[in-house]
Formats: sequence, structure tokens, C-alpha cells
Amino acid sequence: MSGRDRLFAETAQTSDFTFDESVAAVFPDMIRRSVPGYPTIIHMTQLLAARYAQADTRLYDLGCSLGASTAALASGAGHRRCEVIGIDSAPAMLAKAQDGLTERFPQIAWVCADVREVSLSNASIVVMNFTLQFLPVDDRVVLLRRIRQSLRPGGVLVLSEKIAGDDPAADAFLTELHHAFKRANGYSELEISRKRSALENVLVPETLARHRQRLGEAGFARVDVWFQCLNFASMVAFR
Ligand code: GEK
Repeated sequence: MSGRDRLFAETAQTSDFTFDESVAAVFPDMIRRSVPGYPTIIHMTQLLAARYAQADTRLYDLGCSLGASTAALASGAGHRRCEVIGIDSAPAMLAKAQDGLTERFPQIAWVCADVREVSLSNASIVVMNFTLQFLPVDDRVVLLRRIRQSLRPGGVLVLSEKIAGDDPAADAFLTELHHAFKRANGYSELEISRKRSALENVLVPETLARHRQRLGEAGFARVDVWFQCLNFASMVAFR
């Protein structure tokens, strides 16, 4: 069972944000009330899997949390012979994913590992929904290059990220509206500001222009932004 996210309502958390048991216990509520368009992105991940999953290949979900995108990959691939692999470095998150989804999706393999250390190969789809943003900026291109190399011809990367605005005014506008979105979803001013501080050194957003440039550096042939709501966007990068 998942509960309502009150993590930053009750106590002032002084340390950086981590994906521990208390986060795992409320994660579905937290991400739905914090990320505009999250249900749409999960739904579209399933449709993208239906479009791009190739038989006899692997479908990876990097930073799978409780497995929402992993389940979308498995559903989208349907009866095609694919290996679906969900990877997350947080044991509490992965254990809950496995617990919640194994019965419905016995074909999914769950791996507790840092995405920077796992080997990737024979992929038709790699999904990174809101995970790259947690990696140190200097590590990002290396991982993207490895993802590009792991893709079969016709393969795609689905990359969803919290983004920064193109200039300070745009950034301030998007942030202000995002906070309004969170307030409308029941978070208090105090919860919003505490969460913001906890994420400050942990989640580093970048502009869409920077993402496009880096995906090009990593060898991707084309990048299409298929979704944006406020400071949250999703791209498809083609091998
Ligand atoms: C979803 N994709 O619901 N290696 C492996 N996992 C990592 C790493 C790393 N280096 N760094 C962070 N994570 C999911 C949502 S949440 C997004 C993804 C958010 C994991 C971390 O443990 C967490 O579970 C996930 O990335 C990010 O579609 O909370 O904003």
C-alpha cells in the first residue's frame, strides 16, 4: 500500500533528499502531485513501447523507482519476445517495485545497481524517466554514449527530465507556476520550500538546448521533444 506524501510537512529534514523507505512508502502520491504530466508520460511510455519494441531485444528502464515505466514498457511490448529490465540503485525502491509488480509482470527482471555501472546491450528502447537529473552533470554524457551504443538500429531513448528555463526570467516563471501546481495539489508553502532545499544539491536540471546538444554529442541522430508541461519535458532520441 502507498500513503500520502507528508514527508516535508511534519519534520524539517536537514539532509539531502534520498530514496529511502519513507520515500518508497509515499512515492506514487509524491510524483503524481509533484510532476505535472506524469500520468501522461507513463501512458505515452507504453505507446512508445508498442511502437518501438523489437522482438528479441532488451527494454531497459533506468532509475525505475516503483516500476511504473517498467510496467508500461512490458505492457506496450505485449506478446513480443523482449527482455524487460528495471534498474534502480535504491534498495527500498526496487524492493517495493518487485513486490508490487512481480505477480502481474513475471517477465520483468529487477536489478539493484547504479545505472553508471550496469552493462547495456541489444536494446530497442531505453527509458530514463526523471533519472538523468540525479546524476552528476559530468557523468551524463558518458552514460548517454553507452546507451546510444547499446541500441539496435531503429532503437530509441525516451528521456524525461525536470528542465531549467532558457534564461532567468523564463526559469522564474516556470518555477512559480510549478509551485502553484504543487499548492493546488495540497502541498503547503513550507513543504514546497523544504523539498526544494533537500533537492538542491541532488537534482540538477538543465535547459532543453543543453539536453539536445549533449544527446548530439553522445551520437544520437535526432531528438524530438514530444511533451512539455511547465519545467518538465520528455524527449525521444533516435539512434
Ligand atoms: C518512474 N522512472 O516512476 N543509478 C540507478 N538509479 C538511480 C541513480 C543511479 N545512479 N540515481 C538515481 N536513481 C521513475 C521515476 S525517480 C524520479 C524515477 C524522481 C534512481 C532513484 O533511486 C529513484 O528511484 C529514481 O532514480 C528517480 O517513471 O523521484 O523525481
